[in-house]
Amino acid sequence: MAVDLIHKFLNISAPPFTFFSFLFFLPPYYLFKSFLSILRSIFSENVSGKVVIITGASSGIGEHLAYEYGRRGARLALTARREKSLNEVADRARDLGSPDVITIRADVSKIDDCRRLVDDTVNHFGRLDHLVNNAGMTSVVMFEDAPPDMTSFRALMETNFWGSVYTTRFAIPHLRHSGGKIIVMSSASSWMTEPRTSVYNASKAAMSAFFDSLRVEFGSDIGITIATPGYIESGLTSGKFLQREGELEVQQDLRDTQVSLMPVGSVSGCARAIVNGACRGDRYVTQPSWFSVTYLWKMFFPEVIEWSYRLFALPSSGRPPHEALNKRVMDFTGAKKVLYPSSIQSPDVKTE
Ligand SMILES: NC(=O)c1ccc[n+]([C@@H]2O[C@H](COP(=O)([O-])OP(=O)(O)OC[C@H]3O[C@@H](n4cnc5c(N)ncnc54)[C@H](OP(=O)(O)O)[C@@H]3O)[C@@H](O)[C@H]2O)c1
Ligand SMILES: *[C@@H]1O[C@H](CO)[C@@H](O)[C@H](O)[C@H]1NC(C)=O
Ligand SMILES: CC(=O)N[C@H]1CO[C@H](CO)[C@@H](O)[C@@H]1O
Repeated sequence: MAVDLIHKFLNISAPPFTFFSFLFFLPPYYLFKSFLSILRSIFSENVSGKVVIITGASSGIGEHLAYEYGRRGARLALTARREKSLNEVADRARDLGSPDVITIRADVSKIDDCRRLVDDTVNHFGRLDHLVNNAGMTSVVMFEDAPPDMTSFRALMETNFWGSVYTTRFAIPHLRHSGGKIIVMSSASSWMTEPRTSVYNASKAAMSAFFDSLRVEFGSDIGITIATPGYIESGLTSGKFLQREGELEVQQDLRDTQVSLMPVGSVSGCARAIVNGACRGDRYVTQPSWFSVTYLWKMFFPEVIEWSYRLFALPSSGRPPHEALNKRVMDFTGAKKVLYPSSIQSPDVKTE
């Protein structure tokens, strides 16, 4: 059959063709891209007076995104489930320079809440320029150890993935009108395959895939910036994980095992990098920026990554997580003092 012949031909010709075109086209292509990125830095968006929705603004990266946008004079709609924390963040954002801040209590896993948060924002401000899909939760548990009804995993997907999809759907008409932008918090774990985060990783990989497709549909009408933070100081890295019982617990030992010897980035630096990237119109922002090389590790040495995670991050079978090798290395060398920002050496995690 002719089509088989075509595939045979492509099987033989595609790899060398790709290899040589990489050699020839990659350098000029990257030169051109760097040139464009310089242009984009010069003509970076001024968000003063613009209207920004931030979901999950009551703590962590979302809270600091509110301060960063506030400093630049943007008008803010902050949403999350904890109203009290949200109001504190709103006050601080006003002090930092935001001319108008509203707070909306919403659970992004509920579609009606997502519709309401967009409607309330547009009713109040009359427009919408940036939508930041940040609300998210983490689960750190071996897949086999999770309860078989798997409700906690579904909740994770409802918040991380569906929450962003719902909110985006209702925001699109307003973003088209203003030529606005969508900022998405994915994660480096969408490509670094770690143990204990299978469903979290899947939810973040789903977000990256979904918003990459939307970017093709929108063209230049609505910009999309996908942020893929590595380890950033916050509720998540201070050990507030969704555990087996489905509740949030502070588990320092597990945190040390999971985050382990990776240096943890500062949350304000992360927020600044994300807003800068969004204003420039970058497609991706990885913070800390060196973390993007892990993408190459994963691409070229996947076996080595998997093997070292097994060796370091998993205890020998039947042992509790804190007996994993990297936790012991960390305790023995005192590396924690150097690798983590001081604020999370003894975390005080807000729980409600
Ligand atoms: N920290 C890291 O190392 C890291 C790395 C990669 C990606 N990320 C991503 O960055 C985002 C922010 O994480 P973070 O580290 O800043 O964690 P965090 O401090 O726990 O913040 C999570 C935020 O999401 C909100 N939220 C959770 N579930 C919600 C729901 N159903 N409806 C509405 N809001 C909800 C929380 O507010 P309420 O509890 O008040 O609702 C909170 O404000 C997440 O998407 C996370 O996956 C973080
Ligand atoms: C942004 O725009 C505001 C007014 O719209 C102006 O006052 C401010 O100087 C501008 N900021 C920058 C960095 O250009
Ligand atoms: C995008 C991506 O690479 N995600 C990874 C998440 O984890 C799964 C299974 O653990 C991997 O197969 C994926 O490659």
